[in-house]
Amino acid sequence: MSDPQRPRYHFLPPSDWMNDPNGLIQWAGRFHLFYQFSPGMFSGLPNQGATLPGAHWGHAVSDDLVHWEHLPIALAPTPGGADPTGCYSGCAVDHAGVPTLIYTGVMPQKACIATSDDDLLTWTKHPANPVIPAPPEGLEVPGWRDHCAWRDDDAWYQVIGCGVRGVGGALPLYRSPDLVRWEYLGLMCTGDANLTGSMWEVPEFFPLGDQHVLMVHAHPEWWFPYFVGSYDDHRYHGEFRGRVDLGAHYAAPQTLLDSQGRRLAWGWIREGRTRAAQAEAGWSGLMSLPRVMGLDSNGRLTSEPAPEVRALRRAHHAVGAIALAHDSTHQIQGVAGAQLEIVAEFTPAPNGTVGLAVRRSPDGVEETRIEYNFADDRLTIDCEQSSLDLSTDRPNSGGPLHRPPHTPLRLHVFLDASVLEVFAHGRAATSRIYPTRSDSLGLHVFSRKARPSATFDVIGQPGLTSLDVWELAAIWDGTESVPVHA
Ligand code: DQQ
Repeated sequence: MSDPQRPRYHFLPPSDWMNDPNGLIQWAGRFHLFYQFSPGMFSGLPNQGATLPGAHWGHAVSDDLVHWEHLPIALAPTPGGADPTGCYSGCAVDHAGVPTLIYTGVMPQKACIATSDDDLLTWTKHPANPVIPAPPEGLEVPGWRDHCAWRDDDAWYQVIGCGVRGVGGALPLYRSPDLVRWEYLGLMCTGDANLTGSMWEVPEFFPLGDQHVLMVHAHPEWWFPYFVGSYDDHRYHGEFRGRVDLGAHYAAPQTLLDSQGRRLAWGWIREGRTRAAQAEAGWSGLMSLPRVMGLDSNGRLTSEPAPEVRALRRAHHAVGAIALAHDSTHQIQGVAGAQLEIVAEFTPAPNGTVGLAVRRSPDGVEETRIEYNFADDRLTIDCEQSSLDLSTDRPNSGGPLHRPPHTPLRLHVFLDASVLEVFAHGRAATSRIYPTRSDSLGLHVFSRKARPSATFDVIGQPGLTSLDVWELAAIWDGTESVPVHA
């Protein structure tokens, strides 16, 4: 807990490497989060020697979406079995009351299942594994892994992340009566390698309203497009609509449907620093806050922080309106911290740029700028000065907010050590920041020079109409461990 870069209220294992969320499911009222986990990768398992373990399924459970209890590792590779060197990503389903995981055993990649008879605490790999031993005959595929399954009418269906050489990402569709015997039905959909990657990893396919949403990893680039469209007759006609997250470090989103009918999503927040720095820290990767997913009136994906995270709020600082002349910056007195929730509203300034500078050192040498240009409708997360450690990623990222014109700009920001999650008008942007100075804790609001207007002077000066800041509590106390056995 002495590590200033380690998140205090986001989910992550006590040590070592984590990546994709897996097997998200609410079971008997409890939220189960599995995740790709490489125990001992940095902490070094006893008598492991040089051969560090491959991908396991770590496991945690929560009753409130905020506090998590580490449970025993759910899946580990079985030398000589269908998953000798790793248990790659997949999903969880309720098969007539039997919790069942569908995952990719490696290497080579094969579809496997496991079941639990003790409320998801321990898992038994099915003797029929691999239930699907290889990709479809005749398909030239760059990869074949990661599972998204659902129940329709009287059968189980699943798609597996894949691609077709020379074409693009592709999702082979399978049907099963019992999750053991699978029939290949053909490709549910394919992408264009020039637009959305040559292979689609971690496909996440689900209904929202009367549409179906597909989120994928546009492998090998690091971005996550989503599609919206109709699914019928085992074919998906999805239209590319944007990126699941506009930031630089959000990855591999997966969802669950909760008992309130909400579509909740978690994503892996990747590191923005070298593997050596990760090894020195002893940990790598964390999970985003839970997000409620929706579709707006234009059929675009919306992401909002689950309201349950308000339980983290402690001291509240309410700051009144501040007039912002162009090219001005104002320090918010009395507010400082690395675990903050910030909600800021600005008046529209037709051709101005306004924003927040967070984790700002008093002299401004370190700061991360979250800004919005009204004319371009563009949110930018400017990390250029986020750290004096030049070995860390310091990218600019962002994109269009599709903010309704003439409405106030509302920025909703979560800071947690080296984690920044921004929500604005249904969009989300997640980046890692690694400030080096202990005094890089300040918060400023600013407006930048408006571009000279082509026809008439600026109507309405930029201004901050309200600013609320909460200090957020920690959910970890540093005593956590992953139980070795149930
Ligand atoms: N990570 C997993 C794979 C998946 C990739 C391995 C996506 O199953 O394709 O840890 O981040």
